[in-house]
Amino acid sequence: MKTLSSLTTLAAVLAALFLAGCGKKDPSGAAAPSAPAVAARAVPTEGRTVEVVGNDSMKFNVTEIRVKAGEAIALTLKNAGTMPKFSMGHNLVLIENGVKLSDFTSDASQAVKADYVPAKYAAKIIAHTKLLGPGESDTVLFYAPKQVGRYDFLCTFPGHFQVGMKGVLIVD
Ligand SMILES: [Cu+2]
Repeated sequence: MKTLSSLTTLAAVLAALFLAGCGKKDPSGAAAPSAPAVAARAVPTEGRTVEVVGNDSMKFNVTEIRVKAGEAIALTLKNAGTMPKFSMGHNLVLIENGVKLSDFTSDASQAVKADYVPAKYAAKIIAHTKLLGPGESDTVLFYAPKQVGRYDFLCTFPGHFQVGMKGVLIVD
């Protein structure tokens, strides 16, 4: 098991190096397209409304969202709290399966300038809202994954996931 896990880690590192290399200039001199900050995903122009509220207790009012495979969703997060954004900001980040949440939240907590949405996971993030201060809200449009399953969403403000600011998107 240990060997397999090491091999998996090695494969992930190699894949990361390969991807990093892709962002560099083409040695042939051709202009390489600049790497997008967020992986290119088709975004619907409208979708079924889903509303989630976060608060100063570091909880979402909805912890299960049921969607159909591939369904267009317009997800709104509202911050109903009153504490300032720098100490109690909230976002909602929906991620693909296969991401180790402890690693993800650790990296997210370091990504202060990116509002705690770590760029290295761009390809693994299905959708995310802005980081919201008290009374603010943000809506993101996205297509639900085509694959049936359970997908984690969480607030990546440091510490919030650990006290339960999370939920699951259920695709069926
Ligand atoms: Cu939060």
